Amino acid sequence: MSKVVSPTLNATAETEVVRAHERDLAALGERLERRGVAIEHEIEALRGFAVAVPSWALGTGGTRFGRFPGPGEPRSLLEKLEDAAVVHRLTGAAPRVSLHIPWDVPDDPEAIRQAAAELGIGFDAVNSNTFQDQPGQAFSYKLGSFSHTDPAVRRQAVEHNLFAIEIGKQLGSNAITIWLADGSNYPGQMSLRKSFDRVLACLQDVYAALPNGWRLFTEHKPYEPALYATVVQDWGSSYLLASALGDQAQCLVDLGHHLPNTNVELVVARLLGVGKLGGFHFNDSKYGDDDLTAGSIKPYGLFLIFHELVQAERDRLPRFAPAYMIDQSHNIKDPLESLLQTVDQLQLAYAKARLVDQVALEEFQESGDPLMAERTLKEAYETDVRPLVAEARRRNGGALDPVITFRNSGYRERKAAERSRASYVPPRSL
Ligand code: RM4
Ligand code: MN
Ligand code: MN
Repeated sequence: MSKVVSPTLNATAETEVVRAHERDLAALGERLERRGVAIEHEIEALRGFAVAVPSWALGTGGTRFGRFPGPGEPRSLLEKLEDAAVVHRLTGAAPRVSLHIPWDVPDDPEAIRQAAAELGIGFDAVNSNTFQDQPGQAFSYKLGSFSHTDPAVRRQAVEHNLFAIEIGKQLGSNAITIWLADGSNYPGQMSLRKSFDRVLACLQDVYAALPNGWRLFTEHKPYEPALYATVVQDWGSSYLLASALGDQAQCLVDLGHHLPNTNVELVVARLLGVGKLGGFHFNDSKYGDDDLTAGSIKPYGLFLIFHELVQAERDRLPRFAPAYMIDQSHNIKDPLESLLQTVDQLQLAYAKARLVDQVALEEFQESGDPLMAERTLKEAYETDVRPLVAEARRRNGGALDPVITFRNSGYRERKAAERSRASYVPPRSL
């Protein structure tokens, strides 16, 4: 993997940066050694961390009020892959792309697979979409897809998912994520009970077509676009579906898909305990499904989630193989920079969670010492692990500081010149 070398930093300045990093790393190594932690071991573990980049997060997102696209945004799937490869090159931790079908249906899957391989990346879970109508589609999803009362609409939605699996098979994916917008805006509009049964029946049809070695992830969300009752609105509903389907089905936790103040790490612990934690859509939020940069609002919460994951890994919980994916909407930040920042935040949270003294924590839990138990977590959380993460990144061929290296590389400016604004969509009022 080639490092994107900054053309604006001169060689002396670069050497200084590397020297400073090495000194910081040595200091951290010494500190950790006093705590009985071998930094080499931690660096190697971190090098194995990987998260998938969503194809829909490479362009500027928007709200229902507007969208403000930036220069040099990708206009095609191939250009999105090109950008995703930059995230991987600079972080050494984003080797796969999660495709949204039909937003990013490849015309020629084999050619796209090859192009991705040449760029050094592959494909993660495919995401189906029955929350919008597509041009030429026979039936509308206005009143639902899998939960619709009309069997023809449900069939169409199932077929779409089978198509997404087909695409995924050709690209080398091994999972499908199903998020349904199905629900109702008003009491009385939909049978709360029967709509759920219909969703399960459709999922069973999709599950029956799941290739060997594939997983199906059910993703819940409390509200939006259905504003009164969403069919798969919470982790309990998601769990009911995944457990009715079978071992290849697991639940996906999107960090923004919880009502305010929900204890997300507790949700994660529950799903882990029953072998149904399939993976994540990482992002952060203040109020709702805000799709902000991971770790930007509740970094301690993110750490506590990783703490559950680290424990699950150590305890060798059955069926523990979480798929890490990002699901963000970059409305005002440069999408690539925000993704670089996200990967860094996830690595930091993981690195800190690994530093929790599990033995001490358990002792404090057993002896009933809440203060010392909490302090044990804080001891890890408050450790500045940035040199550790930077070193893991460097050894994976990435940059010590991906955002700065990206800015200095001139990539965005080059792409802005290369990629015309053909994809620009003029603003429309509500
Ligand atoms: C939903 C959900 C899905 C994502 C869509 C775009 O809120 O998070 O995972 O695919 O948004
Ligand atoms: Mn999501
Ligand atoms: Mn969402």
